[in-house]
Amino acid sequence: MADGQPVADCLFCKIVAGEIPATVVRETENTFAFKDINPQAPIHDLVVPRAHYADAAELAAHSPELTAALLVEAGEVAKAEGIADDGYRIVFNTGAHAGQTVFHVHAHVLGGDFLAHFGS
Ligand code: DGP
Repeated sequence: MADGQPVADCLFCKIVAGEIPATVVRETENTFAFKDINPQAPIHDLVVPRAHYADAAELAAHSPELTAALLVEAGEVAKAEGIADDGYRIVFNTGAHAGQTVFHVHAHVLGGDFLAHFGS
């Protein structure tokens, strides 16, 4: 049962704790935003809750308030990065088939140029 407690072998728990360095973009009481190490767009940040939940569905099931805070913070990150007016993409990869590789929920915030269109 997920309870948000830190997980010892979780990469993003270690980044939040300052045990692994990252380029910090913004911090709030409940969230932490940092540069993706392998950017897929001119701006590519990750926004995570400090609490550990594996993916977006688990986070939403356990804390609608923190889910909302994460989305609000993704918007604040976009503003801070100067991409809010032109537009940006928020992505939650969820599970292996979606390409999720780090199982601490994270919002990708991508922008800074026209992004490849996805879907119809
Ligand atoms: P996902 O594939 O949705 O689980 O995204 C994980 C992202 O995490 C991926 O875009 C690369 C990024 N990443 C992996 N390891 C590190 C790291 O050590 N530092 C930072 N800043 N980003 C990382």
